[in-house]
Amino acid sequence: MTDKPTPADWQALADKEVKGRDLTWQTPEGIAVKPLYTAEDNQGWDPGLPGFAPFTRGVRASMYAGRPWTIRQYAGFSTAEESNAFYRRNLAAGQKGLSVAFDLATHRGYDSDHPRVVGDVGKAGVAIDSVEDMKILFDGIPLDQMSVSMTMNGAVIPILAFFIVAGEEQGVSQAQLDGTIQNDILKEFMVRNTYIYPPAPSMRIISDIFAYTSEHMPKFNSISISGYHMQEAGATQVQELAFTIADGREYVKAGIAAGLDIDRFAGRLSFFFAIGMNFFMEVAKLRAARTLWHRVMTELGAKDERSKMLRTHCQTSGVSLQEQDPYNNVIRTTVEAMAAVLGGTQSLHTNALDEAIALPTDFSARIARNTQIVLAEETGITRVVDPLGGSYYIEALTKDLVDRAWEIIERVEGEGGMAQAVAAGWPKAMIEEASAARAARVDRGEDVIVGVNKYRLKDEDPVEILDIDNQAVRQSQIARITRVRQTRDEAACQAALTALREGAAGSANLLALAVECARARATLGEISASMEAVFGRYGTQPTPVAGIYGGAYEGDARWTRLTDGVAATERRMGRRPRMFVAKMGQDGHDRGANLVSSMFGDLGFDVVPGPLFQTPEEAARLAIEKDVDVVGASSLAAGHKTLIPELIGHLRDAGRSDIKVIAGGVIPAQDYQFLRDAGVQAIFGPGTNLITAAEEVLRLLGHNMAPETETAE
Ligand code: MLC
Ligand code: 5AD
Repeated sequence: MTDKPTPADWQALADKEVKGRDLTWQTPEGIAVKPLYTAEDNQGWDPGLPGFAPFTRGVRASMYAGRPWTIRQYAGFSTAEESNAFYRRNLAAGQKGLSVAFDLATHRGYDSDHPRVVGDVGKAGVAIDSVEDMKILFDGIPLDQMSVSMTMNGAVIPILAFFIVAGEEQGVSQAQLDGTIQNDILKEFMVRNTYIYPPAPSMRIISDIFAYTSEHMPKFNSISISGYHMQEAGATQVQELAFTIADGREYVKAGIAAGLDIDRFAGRLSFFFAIGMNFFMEVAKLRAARTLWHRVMTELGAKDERSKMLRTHCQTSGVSLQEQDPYNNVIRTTVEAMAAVLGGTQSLHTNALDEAIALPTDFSARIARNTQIVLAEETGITRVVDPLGGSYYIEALTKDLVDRAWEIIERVEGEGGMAQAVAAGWPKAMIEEASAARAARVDRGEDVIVGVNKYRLKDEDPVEILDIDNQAVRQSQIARITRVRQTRDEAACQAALTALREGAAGSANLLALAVECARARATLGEISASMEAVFGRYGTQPTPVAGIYGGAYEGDARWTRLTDGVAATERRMGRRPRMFVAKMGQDGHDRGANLVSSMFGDLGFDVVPGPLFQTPEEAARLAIEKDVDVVGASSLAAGHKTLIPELIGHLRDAGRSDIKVIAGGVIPAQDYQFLRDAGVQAIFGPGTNLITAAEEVLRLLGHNMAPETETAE
């Protein structure tokens, strides 16, 4: 009889098969994933049982066997009427919960008639200016029966007030309102950028919302502490996990500091994570998150087990989806959705296949929704709780993620908490470094993306996309704002706004005061301005990281060719070539802009990283003042057809048509000709290899750069 093989026997056999090649996989998190896990890897680790502390295996004992996750598709575009109709069609077709996407004007506290938002109205979400719009948004959708998530952070006070009053005018009491408000400002300062006020008053707004909802809205989740946008900005899973839990801890501490009893509000804190393509890592991440939150809340003194339960929404990863060969995106989303479900999410959004270029159409939304319905209703996945529990690999990864995230959480804590860390800027810098490293791996073909850096198609079939006429939306919004202003009791409205301004200067509950403003038909812009008068409006300057992207290319022939080209251009021009990376409109997605700034800086360009939220006129002025050679306009929120031609117009009017304008970001191929006709000299859509882009920029600057023959593929 032979002895039972041991892990050492396995190692010897595997070594023989692969002739000693090291099969360890170094993940971007720095985890060395081995090709085999056994019981030995799980020594001293016990994930417990679902429904029981520390909830590693799930927050419910019966999980999806008792009730499936909520199919909650994030959506919103154009007017409240159009979005309402879209929601109703989706609910009829099997969606279970609502999730509202607001346009960027709304996010940033501007009414649709504000001059700074001309390119943004109705584009990336629905335009909401007053309670009248909110009522239309939920027309025919009973708010006592439908749970509604609203992704709002900057203008959270007026939006929540409109929601409360819309419910009230439907005959639904505050106590019956079920849903979630994102209300997570720390990650806005870190990665998402739809803040309005400086950090201190922004944190006060959050405690005011905790206080109000814990008293009046017991079914309502007062926050959605979000790691999603960190992963979208390039964070590794460990960074996403650690900073999200650390953010949560900071909010709980703020609530306690404001005099609230932890167990009164903590049961209604919820979370939100991204689910990318590293399947097992994502499953383990959700299990680790629950374990960590239980630990943190126990430390903070919570007694009620519900306060220690991490309940979460998940969304499949937007950045993992591509413009090229877009039906591959359905496959990616399916894999990601499975990871979210096997990780035990409470609620899920699956992205549409046209993610990389536009908002979903009815067709792409249907496929995205059905991805979840098929998983829930055809596969049997719902029948068993935490079916991957006990997998040696999953359990080892879960423990490893807990330990690694805890190290970062402790560092944050040691430095005074997440608000301090965000102010110091190191979490953002860490994420940007991870993002630059990932971009270099993709551009070098080390991380494979099918249809982009491998197996790329020669010709792409066009896909139909949703295009929104923002000028028409803006006109109809302006008409409604005018009507609201004409028909309201002006004196009552002004009195409510004054009370809010005084409350902001004092310590009254801002949400309670804003509810009065909403009842009196004050607009979102007016409510925001009343608080801005006291708090001020916050702005930041980008600080692109250096050396990461370039470092990954050290010694690479294409990179050397480029730096030689930059040096030659510098000699010819008598100074370094100068590029201004512009972000116009209310689009705060700065990952691409930061990446481009950092990469061109590494190449030897003089880079002017522009501030967020410029108008085209401000951008043109800065370009001229800095005497740049190229303006790279980065657009990810669909404002490009309005903002970029305006920028070119301002440069022309100032006699500086010699400054070249190029565009990059989420720009559908359908818009290329329009932009070229407007004077854009090069366009870099999603999936652009930065090396190829830099070659084209050098050519534009007059450098004789022969077309590349050999490619990275
Ligand atoms: C659940 N329930 C069960 C059960 N499972 N009861 C018995 N047995 C079971 N097995 C109960 C729950 O306790 C709860 O009741 C009720 O059913 C609903 O279940 P839930 O699990 O709480 O789900 P849900 O209501 O969907 O809430 C999920 C959530 C919430 C807590 C995560 O916060 C949420 O919906 N978040 C969504 C956030 C979102 O959509 N964000 C979009 C971001 S997009 P009770 O009474 O206990 O509550 C974005 C992009 C961008 O940010 O940048 O713009
Ligand atoms: N409708 C649908 N999905 C949206 N997203 C953002 N805005 C909308 C919208 N209006 C999704 C995309 C994006 C992520 C942040 O949220 O998937 O990548």
